[in-house]
Amino acid sequence: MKKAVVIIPTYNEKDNIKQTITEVFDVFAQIKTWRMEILVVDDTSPDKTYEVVKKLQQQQKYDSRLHLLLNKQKVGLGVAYLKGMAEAFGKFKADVIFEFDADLSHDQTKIPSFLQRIDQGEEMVLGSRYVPGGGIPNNWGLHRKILSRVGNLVAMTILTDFYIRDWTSGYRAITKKVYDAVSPEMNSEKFAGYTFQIGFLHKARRKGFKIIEIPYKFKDRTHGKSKIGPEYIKNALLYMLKMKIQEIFNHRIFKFLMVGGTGTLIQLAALVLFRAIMPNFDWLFITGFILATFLSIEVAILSNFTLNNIWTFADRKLTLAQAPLKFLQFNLTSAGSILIQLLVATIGERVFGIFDLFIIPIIKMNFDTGTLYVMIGILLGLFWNFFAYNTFIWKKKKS
Ligand SMILES: Nc1nc2c(ncn2[C@@H]2O[C@H](COP(=O)(O)OP(=O)(O)OP(=O)(O)O)[C@@H](O)[C@H]2O)c(=O)[nH]1
Ligand SMILES: [Mg+2]
Repeated sequence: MKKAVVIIPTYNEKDNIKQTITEVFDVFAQIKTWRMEILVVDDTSPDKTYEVVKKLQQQQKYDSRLHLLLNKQKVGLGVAYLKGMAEAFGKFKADVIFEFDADLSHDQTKIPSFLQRIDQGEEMVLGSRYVPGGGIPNNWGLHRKILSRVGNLVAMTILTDFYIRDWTSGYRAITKKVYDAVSPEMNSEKFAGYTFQIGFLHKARRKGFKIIEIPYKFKDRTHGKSKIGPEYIKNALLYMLKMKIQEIFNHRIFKFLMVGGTGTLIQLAALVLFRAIMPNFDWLFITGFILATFLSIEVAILSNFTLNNIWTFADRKLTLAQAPLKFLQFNLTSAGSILIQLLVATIGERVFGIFDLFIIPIIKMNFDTGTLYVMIGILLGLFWNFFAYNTFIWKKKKS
């Protein structure tokens, strides 16, 4: 039989934890196809929440299905969950874990439907307040309602992921497969509050796991204090922005553009240099200008090839044996890009005149259809290069 462990992190929840455990075990009684256990992760709460748990553990009816992980000090929600997950998937050999609050906010009667979705092949199931059927308490003030809504909208926008409606919900079922893939990336950073929930979910989404949201109605806590204050909102915002910037910098297109830009600068510098060292070169029809242009283009091509190989396409890096032939191909695709540029420039000069095309608008800072045309031309060249690199030079490895 498969096993699911409901992880309940606690910090000063002595007035809630007994009722939570009792109610969750009531639901367990209805579940026949899964072995169900609870793991409370307490940070040695000053109110001695853990004592309540220890007492409950002695009751016959929980026969070793109620576990306690006691941290010596307050580690924060994210670390508490990661420690709990490591223990549940490791020591207790769970197939699935639940994230579940100790304050009765999460509707425990939904637990069976989470498991049903997992049985149907979902890899992560989210309890969601913002899909039809879900909700937040009516008695929340307008300001809190708006904050929660806007917060989620902001998260969706920054992460450019509108598929998930409730990013911060702490009611979740996570399979071992997702945990194994995501948790190695979570340990290096310090996660607190919403940051942990958003970060974990975002990484799981990026790895393409099957994730579904099911509705639940959030209930306000009646005992104890909330541990999550305004500073968490700021932290979550900063975290998401940092993550987004990192993603952009790590993106292949960004690297491709950087390498291309560097290549252009190198080409210009090389042209100046070659012109300076052989001002009067003339042999047959090859003048100093032609030779310097040709050589500087070749230097840029070599630089682009090398940098793209070790950086942009590091994951598809060519072997030393492949490199010479691929470099030849790379020269051909670059020639293709030069042809495109020549074509665009020739047509542009006929239609707009080369000065109107580029120089004048830049000097006067007034951009017109000619500028637009040049930009489209540049984009066309870039598009060709990126397409050619992906299809001819650094082909995706078959997995
Ligand atoms: N072990 C551990 N648990 C924590 C820590 N911080 C919060 N928790 C628990 O995590 C759960 C969620 O925290 P809450 O304070 O309820 O946060 P919230 O649900 O966003 O806010 P509420 O509106 O008060 O419900 C509760 O069960 C807390 O006891 C922590 O640092 N360590
Ligand atoms: Mg809560």
